[in-house]
Amino acid sequence: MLDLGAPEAPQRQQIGPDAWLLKGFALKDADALLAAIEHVAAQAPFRHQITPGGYQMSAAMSSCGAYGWVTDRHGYRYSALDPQSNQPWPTMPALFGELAERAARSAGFAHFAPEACLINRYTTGARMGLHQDKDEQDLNAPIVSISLGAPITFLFGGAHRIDPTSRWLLEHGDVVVWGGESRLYFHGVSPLGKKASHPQTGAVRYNLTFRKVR
Ligand code: MD3
Ligand code: FE
Repeated sequence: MLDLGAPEAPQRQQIGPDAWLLKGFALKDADALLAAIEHVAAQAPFRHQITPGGYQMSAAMSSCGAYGWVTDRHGYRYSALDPQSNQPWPTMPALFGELAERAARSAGFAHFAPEACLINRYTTGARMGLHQDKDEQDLNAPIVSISLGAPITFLFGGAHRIDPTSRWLLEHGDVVVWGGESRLYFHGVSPLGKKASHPQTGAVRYNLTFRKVR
């Protein structure tokens, strides 16, 4: 008999070695996630950080959890304090950690316990150039990302900057898990399109990334 699978089973698409796109995995939790982002941002407002090269990032950023990611003229690092307030970052909402753990588990990474959640906020034209995430000490732990709001094109390269990139549309509720070999692959996002919008956020996209830092 023809088996169409479980109704509304989220699709799991392999986009690289140990890298999985979980289409719609966070859809049911999207409203609660957006509310929790507001709550975090009330304590640690979004800000455009400066890279060591002196450029202001086009994506605004905040963090929650035991560590946040900071960049300034001196370099990139994880910090237990928000340099803007000199206070600890807001507590990671319980839903964030639970959802990240479940997503990692469904991609084959059991017992993922994120210590940091970086929150990127993109408005029209904001982008993130190709880069590697290598400020974390434990590169065996995966990174989990959750996309909310307006859709964006994600660029996924390889181990070397010159490697060809594939393009993936990341939409409201999508989750991606990167581990193993893909963990150090180059990646970025294209500028948020002029027409990109979502009923709940307008022309804004949020991306949450969950990381084990130490
Ligand atoms: C692939 N963020 O915060 S999603 C970042 O959409 C970042 O805001 C993008 O790149 C965004 O560092 C892309 C996530 C992502 C995060 C970490 C990765 C993709 C990754 C690590 C390795 C490979
Ligand atoms: Fe990254």
